[in-house]
Amino acid sequence: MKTQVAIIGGGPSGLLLSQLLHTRGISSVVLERKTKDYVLGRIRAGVLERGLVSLMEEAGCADRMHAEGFIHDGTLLSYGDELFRVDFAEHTGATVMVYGQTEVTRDLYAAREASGGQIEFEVENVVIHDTKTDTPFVTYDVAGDARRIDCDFIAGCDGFHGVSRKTLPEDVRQEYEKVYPFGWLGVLSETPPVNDELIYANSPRGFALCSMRNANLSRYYIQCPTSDRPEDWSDDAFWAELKRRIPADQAAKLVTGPSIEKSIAPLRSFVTEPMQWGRLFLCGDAAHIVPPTGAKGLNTAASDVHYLYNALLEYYETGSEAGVNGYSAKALKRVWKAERFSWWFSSLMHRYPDQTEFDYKIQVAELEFLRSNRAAQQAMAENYVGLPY
Ligand code: FAS
Ligand code: PHB
Repeated sequence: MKTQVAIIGGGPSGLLLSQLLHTRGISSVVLERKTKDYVLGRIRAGVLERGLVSLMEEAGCADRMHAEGFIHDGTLLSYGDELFRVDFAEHTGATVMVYGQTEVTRDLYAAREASGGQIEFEVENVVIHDTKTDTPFVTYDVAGDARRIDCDFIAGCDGFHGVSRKTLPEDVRQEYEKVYPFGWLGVLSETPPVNDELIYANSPRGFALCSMRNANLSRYYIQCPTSDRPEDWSDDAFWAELKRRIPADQAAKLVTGPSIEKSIAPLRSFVTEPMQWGRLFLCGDAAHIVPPTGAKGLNTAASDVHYLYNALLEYYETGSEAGVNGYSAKALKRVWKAERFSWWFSSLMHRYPDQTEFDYKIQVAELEFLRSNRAAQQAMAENYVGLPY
């Protein structure tokens, strides 16, 4: 099989890139390890930066997002029973879209299928070849049948556990990592959200987050030990702990109900450099991971896709290789800013096992400074809505 761009990974990164390329007549094939239902069964991100909203519009996949998503022009932060708001629109003129990653992925699959996109599911043994030449190729198996795709470029959109990052020679790869001493226990419930806006809560018992998917589908998280398993937490225990971590007036109006999904995500900050090796380009979680505190995982995958899409467009439309040669350096500049914000917000809001009372007082002082200082709020708001691409 021959295509212009072989894309490994049928998550949001791979699908968005494939759909954007299609809008400009550039062919691609997406190779996905799992089934479509499995991919759509994952519950992940919930907040879209303005840049990702624009990319979905450019890809022609934004109708349902605009119809069913929620525009949020601010967020709430709490410490103990104190609650304050950071107004994104006031400080940046921008907003965010609350619309689940699952729905983004669903919309992208629908668009690829509607335009005859080539997506191969349940692929195995993907191997990337000859990326330092201008005739790279990918070999893989489907149902025991050995296959090959000859292409001009390969996009590694296969997430943290994929094969793409490991294709870069070990002596070339520089990896930076910080593992956090806690995880996030997440619950999805068919209950009305406790508040119209998200609540990021710092409490002496640990972090909590009140989020949502729609008027009757809420998403809640509490920080938990890395040793915990979802089955260690009954629904009642989860709700009782969540109530202890958010302001009393919010806890009093929290509508609880049975969890329809319960999972624990480990938290890490991770970046691999470079994000390309010849004609192999890494996008999204294949290249970097952030703690979800700042809602930057999916959104930084989107900025990678934006840079790679425009670099490939420049190549195919003008023959210039400047964009493709400069992809890694350009993407990493924004990746590290997202890493910093995610680390900062996680450090501010979570309870660390070795944290002293002094450390907690410093967190409260920083939250009170954020509460009272316009410059501090503007800095947070600009990072949260998404720094420019
Ligand atoms: P993905 O991991 O989504 O997709 C990669 C795809 O490649 C997968 O479908 C995988 O099956 C496939 N693949 C892997 N290896 C392959 C191979 N060898 N061959 C073919 N296909 C292969 N971000 C937030 O902003 N907020 C959150 O709350 C949040 N929660 C998260 C919870 C969890 C448990 C995880 C793991 C991540 C979370 N994230 C969150 C981050 C998440 O949203 C990612 O940033 C986002 O999925 C990135 O998208 P992709 O880069 O497409 O990677
Ligand atoms: C979510 O709704 O899943 C969500 C929202 C904001 C975050 C993390 C997760 O920072």
